[in-house]
Amino acid sequence: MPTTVILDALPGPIELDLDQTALIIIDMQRDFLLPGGFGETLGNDVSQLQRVVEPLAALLDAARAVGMLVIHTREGHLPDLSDCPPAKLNRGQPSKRIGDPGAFGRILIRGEYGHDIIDELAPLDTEVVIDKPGKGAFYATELSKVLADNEITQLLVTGVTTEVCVHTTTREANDRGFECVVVSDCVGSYFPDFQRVGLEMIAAQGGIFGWTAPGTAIIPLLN
Ligand code: C5J
Repeated sequence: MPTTVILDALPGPIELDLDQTALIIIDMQRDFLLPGGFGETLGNDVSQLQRVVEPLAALLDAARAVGMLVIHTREGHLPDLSDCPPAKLNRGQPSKRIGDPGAFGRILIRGEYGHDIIDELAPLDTEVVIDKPGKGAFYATELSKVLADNEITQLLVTGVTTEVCVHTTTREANDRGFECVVVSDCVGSYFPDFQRVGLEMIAAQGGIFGWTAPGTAIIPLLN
């Protein structure tokens, strides 16, 4: 079976070598997605993120079926918050801050129920889980080494939120030489305008830092 496929993407087609492509799933955590969680306490409409779950679960199934490297990330901090800069911790006037008790344990603290990935997308034991203190998945993590060890050069980027951790990770990856396809129906923002413009920004100017394509265009290429 050929490992090279042509994906119909924006701003134009991209050749993917499936042997050198990984699926990265950014921060599909209960704290961001579940009603009552941190995201909702910040005033956000979590239903905007929940729309991502079904298409992303389908893409994850297809990636697993072809043995693609799957990487999950979780944004969060050590229980003593020593890896959370004051500039992040003290920002704004939220009703709850990182580390405070929330509906699903201490907010965005590693090991807490809310910090973990939603049941529908739970990682397999064989999959990589990257814990990251920042918005980008490369900062202060082992992601570069994981990608190098697996000879990955291309990424299918999914998860939440489009304009924050998905963008930051895609920009970081692009600067490191990876070709990134942001999967348009498998990324989500609490803000519909940010979702639309966030996707447009990636593919504008000839694909200034990546490509975009829906999972429905990718899945048939994996079968
Ligand atoms: C945010 C994220 N939005 N995963 N985190 O704070 O995008």
